[in-house]
Amino acid sequence: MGDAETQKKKKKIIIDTDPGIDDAMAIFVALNSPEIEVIGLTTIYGNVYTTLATRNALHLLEVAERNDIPVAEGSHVTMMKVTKLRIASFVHGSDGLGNQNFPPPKGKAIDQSAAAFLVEKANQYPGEVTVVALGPLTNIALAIELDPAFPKKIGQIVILGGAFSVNGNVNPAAEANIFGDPEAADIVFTCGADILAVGINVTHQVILTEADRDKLQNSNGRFAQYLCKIIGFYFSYHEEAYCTKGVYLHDPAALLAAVNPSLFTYSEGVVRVQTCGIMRGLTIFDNTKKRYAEVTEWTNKPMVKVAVTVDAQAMVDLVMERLMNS
Ligand SMILES: [Ca+2]
Repeated sequence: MGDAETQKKKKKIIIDTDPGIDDAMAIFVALNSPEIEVIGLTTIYGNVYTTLATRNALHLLEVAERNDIPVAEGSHVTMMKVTKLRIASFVHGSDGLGNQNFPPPKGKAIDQSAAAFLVEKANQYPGEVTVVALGPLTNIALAIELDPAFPKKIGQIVILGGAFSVNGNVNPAAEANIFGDPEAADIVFTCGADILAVGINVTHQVILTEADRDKLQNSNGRFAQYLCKIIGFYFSYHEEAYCTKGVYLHDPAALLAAVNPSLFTYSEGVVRVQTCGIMRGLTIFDNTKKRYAEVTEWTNKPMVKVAVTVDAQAMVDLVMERLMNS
């Protein structure tokens, strides 16, 4: 197979991201995965504000020497036009990357919004682009607003988000990415696109241990070396919040769903998101097995896939391999 043909067979990926220590890990794994081709990064608030997310995305691409990949800056506000109040500096550091104070990137974001970039790529490669959404879903919801045909033109949207039948991680009801913009999440979950949601019910099984971290540290992989610099903060947070000496690989797990879907099993049904009250950000999955006597807010909504089980060890192994052989 020629180079052009190999390139053609690779799955085209856009990563929507709020880097973020585990975002950095997911981006590096993506850049070192021969099964996929990263055609762009779009940025969003979440772990940090959008401006810093853009700066970190550009920085990570420079670390990887992949400045050829465009970065499109996303929304600074939620669908309700408010600035997110909760920034996860206590999880990722105030710079989003373990408080390492890296020098500012030389590159700049392209002169196009994240939503416009998503729509353009979906039109350019209909049915071929997978969006891996690693932050709140505002940019994807804006792309749907911009072009109502976007859900039919995008290949798949893999969502890192939701807490299906388990507690959230912002509060008992809500997972952080969905909580970041519940209105956007409800738009995306009901838009009719091919959607796979990877929630914390699954990602909490995918744990990088201290022994794994030592292996990364002792490898010569440049991505492994970089991550060991920033990951200490993330370990400290997990120890404090969960009394565990490992870290959850949320974002890499979702990314791997795009690289190797056979690592997951999923169930299909309709997902709606609570947008108000004490359960704002709650994701509720209807497996559509029961025909309710009355019409519900789930009735006649498009089905999505929700990850139920995961081969956690295979995922950790794959993440390690991609980081160490870099
Ligand atoms: Ca993220």
